[in-house]
Amino acid sequence: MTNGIIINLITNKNDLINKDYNLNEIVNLSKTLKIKCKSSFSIRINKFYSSTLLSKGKLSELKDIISNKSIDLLVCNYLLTPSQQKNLEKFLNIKVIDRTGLIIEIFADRALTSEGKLQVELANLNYRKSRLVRAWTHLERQRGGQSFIGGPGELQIELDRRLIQERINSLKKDLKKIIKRRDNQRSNRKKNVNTSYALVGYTNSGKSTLFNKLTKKNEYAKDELFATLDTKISKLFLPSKKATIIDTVGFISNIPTQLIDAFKATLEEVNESDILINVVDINDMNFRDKIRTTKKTLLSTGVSDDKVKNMITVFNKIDTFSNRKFKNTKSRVYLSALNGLGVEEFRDILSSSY
Ligand SMILES: Nc1nc2c(ncn2[C@@H]2O[C@H](COP(=O)(O)OP(=O)(O)OP(=O)(O)O)[C@@H](O)[C@H]2O)c(=O)[nH]1
Ligand SMILES: [Mg+2]
Repeated sequence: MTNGIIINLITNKNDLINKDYNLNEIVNLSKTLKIKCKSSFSIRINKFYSSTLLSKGKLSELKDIISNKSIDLLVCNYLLTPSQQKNLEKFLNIKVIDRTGLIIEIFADRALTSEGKLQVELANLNYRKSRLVRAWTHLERQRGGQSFIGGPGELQIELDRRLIQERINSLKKDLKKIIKRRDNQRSNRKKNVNTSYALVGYTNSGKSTLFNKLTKKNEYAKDELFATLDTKISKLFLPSKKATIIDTVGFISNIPTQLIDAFKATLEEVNESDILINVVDINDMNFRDKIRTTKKTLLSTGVSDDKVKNMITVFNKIDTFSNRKFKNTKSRVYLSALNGLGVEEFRDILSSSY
């Protein structure tokens, strides 16, 4: 167990409005990596200090908390430049990880298939090639290295950039082969299928639970951010046609571009689906932002405007929502994937309208 201090930076009005929400999200992300949150708070940044991001005063405050609470990791909900990360580590004398690094670590922890593992390794190397700091925990263990606890003074990566680049090139080659194989599988599948659906949406919205309910499968669904990383495909029984449905990785705001680039093989399954189903947690006070994030992410991975516009929105988790008056339309459906309320109506809509 690592003792962590988790800070959320406020740099604009939007960050200010969502400060509690964002702090809670980064704390939850940290928890998925078994980081024990000893202290967490938001810091408003009025002036940027380019070398350490934070003022001397703030740094001293952090240093006090770090020594009082025996903290060995700082998680910063921000994208740090390589030199900011290095300078913060030097000054605070503990390991520092930013939002991108944290999310990549979570993906590394979750990746099960060889495809998932290759994609995470590629994302990680792209992220780290400009950073002369070691990765933390999982990715470190994977290479058989020592943990960071020895102190940041020793934290020099052994691989030089040339070696990293060579590995990136070879991973890209392997992934190209996977993409090709997937292409072939997909075109074979398409011959026997009328419509392919893909579940998309923010992490933890209930995609895997809905997938299980619709297909009677038992995919990993858990109250955990990024429970699913790899794409699962299944037949979907509809009275009117032959259909398939896929369950895939969830999105998050400020998703690292390295991950988007590396997860091409996984995301291509989404791009190639006929109809997208955006699963939204209706109880989430920030669901509008999350819908925006999902749309933005889809567009950035090359999904067409039309497909995003024609996406079906499923408002999930109505079992725990106080207002019970829901009116389904063709493109807006209310249901509970957990207890099944509204799921058969949803199947009828898919069968008759899409
Ligand atoms: N109350 C309630 N909880 C639900 C419902 N659907 C899903 N959940 C819970 O929400 C949590 C996340 O569900 P998942 O199905 O794993 O969510 P996901 O969208 O696949 O998440 P990622 O794979 O992390 O992107 C789990 O604890 C589910 O039991 C629902 O209809 N009602
Ligand atoms: Mg899932």
